[in-house]
Amino acid sequence: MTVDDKRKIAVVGVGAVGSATAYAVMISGLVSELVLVDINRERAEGEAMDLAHGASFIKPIRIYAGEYKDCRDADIVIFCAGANQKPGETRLDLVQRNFAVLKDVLENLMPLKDDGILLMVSNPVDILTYAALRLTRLPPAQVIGSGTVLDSSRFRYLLSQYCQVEPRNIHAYVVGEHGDTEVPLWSLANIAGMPVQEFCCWRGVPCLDPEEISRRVREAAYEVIARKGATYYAIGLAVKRICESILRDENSILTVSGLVDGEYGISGVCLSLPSIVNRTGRARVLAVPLAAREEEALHHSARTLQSIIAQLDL
Ligand code: 6V0
Repeated sequence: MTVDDKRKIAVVGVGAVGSATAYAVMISGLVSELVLVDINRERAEGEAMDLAHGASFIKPIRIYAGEYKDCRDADIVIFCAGANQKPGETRLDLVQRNFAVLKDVLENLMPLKDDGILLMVSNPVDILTYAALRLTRLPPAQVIGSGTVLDSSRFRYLLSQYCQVEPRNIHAYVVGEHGDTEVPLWSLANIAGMPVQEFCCWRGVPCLDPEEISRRVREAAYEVIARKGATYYAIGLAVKRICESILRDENSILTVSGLVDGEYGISGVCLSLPSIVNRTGRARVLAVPLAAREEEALHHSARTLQSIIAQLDL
């Protein structure tokens, strides 16, 4: 094992999302150490055992159930603890329950190592990212939310199905809240540099209906939850992708959530915008050119989040 391979990730909250994330991280070979923490110690132990029993099929890794003190030297601490949406609930409905869980966890968890990244996944992810930033007083680049990385993937997947081209060839972002006010950026969506509608004509498929695709992206989680009670595999992969960009210092552009500081005249809120992600975390935000309608929708998303933040005891 080289020095570069000595990397550690901690997952706090190993329910459906935390364990899917741990699995994705484990098989990626990104880290040499993976510690799992949960208020339900037996759950963490069971997940660690189950994952570790696959050790002979993957790169060397130490996986164990630990305490908060075991998280403090982690390169990334991933926060997946708390309640998830039940059928009919929105992400914003979870705010008071998960804010309480966040405060409880941070009291035990902090401090992280100097360049440690806190990666928030629990919902409502933008609100909890903002709360974590305020409560920890960590530099804004080091407190990241998974934000709309998953929604952007859902957007690209649906476009790929429609346009009959693989998702990695589609550049398309969802920005704003990870939730009902999210904003798919149709004005920037392109395939091989061609606007999506133009690509449809070239590909010989009927022009798509942006409203219909946007609705399906927005309602994707509700559709999964109605059928199987929770979503976890795709978010596990999305979080693994963010960790990869951090630990490999990739400078990838991902729609992670983080503090907005004047972009589009918005501030005092965390939401997703395309951002450069590297070992320092959310290193730079790209204020990409938006259509007037998109900018208006982004402002609406920011106002929605700000009104929830105002209700928190921060
Ligand atoms: P789950 O399966 O109920 O797991 C939650 C885990 O948190 C359980 O194992 C609990 O024991 C643990 N937990 C609760 N309180 C504490 C505490 N104080 N300290 C430590 N551990 C605690 O939920 P699931 O894994 O399905 O969802 C977790 C969170 O992820 C929810 O808030 C979801 O809404 C959110 N998701 C976020 C997504 C995103 O794109 N950001 C996507 C899917 C779900």
